[in-house]
Amino acid sequence: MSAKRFVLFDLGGVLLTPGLQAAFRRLEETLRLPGGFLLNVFVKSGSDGPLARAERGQIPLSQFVTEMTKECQTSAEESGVTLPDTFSLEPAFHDIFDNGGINKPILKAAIVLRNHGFKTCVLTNNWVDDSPSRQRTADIFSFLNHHFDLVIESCRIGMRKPESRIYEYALKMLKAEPQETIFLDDIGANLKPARDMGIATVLVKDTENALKELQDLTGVKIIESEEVRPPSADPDTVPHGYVTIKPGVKLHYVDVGSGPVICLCHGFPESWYSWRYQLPTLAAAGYRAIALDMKGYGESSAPPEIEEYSQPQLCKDMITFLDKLGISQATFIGHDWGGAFVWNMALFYPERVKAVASLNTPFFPADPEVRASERMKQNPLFDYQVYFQESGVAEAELEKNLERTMKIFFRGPGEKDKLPSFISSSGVCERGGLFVGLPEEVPRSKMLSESELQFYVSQFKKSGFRGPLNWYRNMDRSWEWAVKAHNWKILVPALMVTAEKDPVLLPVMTTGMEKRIPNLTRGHIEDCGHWTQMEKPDTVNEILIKWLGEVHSASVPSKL
Ligand code: CPU
Repeated sequence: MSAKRFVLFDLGGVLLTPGLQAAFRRLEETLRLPGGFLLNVFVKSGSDGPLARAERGQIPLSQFVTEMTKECQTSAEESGVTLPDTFSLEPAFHDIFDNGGINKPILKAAIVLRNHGFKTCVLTNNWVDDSPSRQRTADIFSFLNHHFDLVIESCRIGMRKPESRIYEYALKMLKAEPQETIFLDDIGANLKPARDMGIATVLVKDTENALKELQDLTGVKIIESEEVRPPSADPDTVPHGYVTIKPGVKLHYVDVGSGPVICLCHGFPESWYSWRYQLPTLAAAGYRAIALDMKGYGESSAPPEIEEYSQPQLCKDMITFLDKLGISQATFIGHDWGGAFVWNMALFYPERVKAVASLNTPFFPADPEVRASERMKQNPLFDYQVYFQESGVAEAELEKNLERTMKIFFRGPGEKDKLPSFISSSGVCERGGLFVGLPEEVPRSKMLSESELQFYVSQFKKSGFRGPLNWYRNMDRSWEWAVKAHNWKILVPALMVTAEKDPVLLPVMTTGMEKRIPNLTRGHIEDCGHWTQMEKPDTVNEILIKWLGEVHSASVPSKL
């Protein structure tokens, strides 16, 4: 038996409950029709009847319902069954999508398999939905598109199950061989041609048994498997945008979903890609999530001048960015340096900030008595920042071997194989460099895959570390600007999420934030180090979605 690498899932009756047949049974009960009456009409109408034509996309749902209702009336007359005067099949079709729900264990299995390198596909007999409930259909398909590599609807391609050419089509689209493929459906007749072609099939009668069979066929633990990672944005397929801030300076961003705007601001030394696990979830929850490459990073410009990276300049750039996109207000979520930045946005431009959230980074109000550069020198944990001050020095060290640099930075708490779990941020000046004393060969952390690591590496090839390090070289310039607001309050809705094991941005540093941010909501993530979004993507998403729901309750229609 060759190894399986592809899985096809039927929709109604497998990924969604109930299926068409169960919906018919329910309608028969409601209308007190003899059991099997509706199914019979469908079977009788055959492969050129209204259902088959709707499923091949030859007629839309509304026309199909009208025709089928007529066939039911004819069949009722012939067999002496009385139908109510107002009889219509429409409720059965509402039932399928409207009252139906996602079969969560099956969806979870599909996600786990995809995380294990399987290609997953939805293969459904479906119709063109022009009914009043079509928004719901759109939401379901938009959701499926995030979770599967491919979604095939019969009505878009003019062929339907159980025609064998639809299975050939699916294999071709997936570049799969039958022997590498598994197909799950709740209708035996749909499985037969696939089985005859050499595809392994699973008849879904109940979820538990279907999952057992799927587990045996794939060799992947899908029952009671550990926590699944949320879907991740793929740099090759996600929509990208560019806004010119001024001649020669542009900001690049990734833009998914529709609804209230959420601006995601990453930290040092990262990328829009640090939000990859948040983007699809925010979009699915009804927001427009915009993750920027902050100035100096990735595909955004990286002007060489230090002043380009002062907090007042970065905030002005962001306002220009919003203006050019025609966004009057956004919710800002930042991590690390992005966190420091979003607190400044909320302080200085509250009109443009619907709400503000920071992961790991506390709000540090400027102390008019102590310059920021002094304060930095007083805290041994921030010694690396002193080392970062001299232009060119840290650039040389961090740019020498980008892959090694990223592997050293991206490590989680408790990962102690060969390397300390996190580079020591103190004693850096004394040891003469951030990485001094570390081996040449360093292992990659479990928290990111080889291709994810390589994406980060690719992003630093373009502009290196000068721009990113310049964020640290404006301490006093930004402090002088922030002193004006040293006793201002932040009154927009605010969220502070602390990470228990961040070795630089300690949860204790957030004590007392309520004095300046009276309406502060808090979240805390245990066993989480510095790289919060990729270390604990599920927990981050849960905290953000709950808080965003409270903040935007009036403006976000609930999806799914
Ligand atoms: C860790 C240890 C040494 C060097 C770099 C790092 N983050 C990576 C994390 C660096 C950082 O410096 N954040 C700032 C954000 C603004 C407040 C001060 C800390």
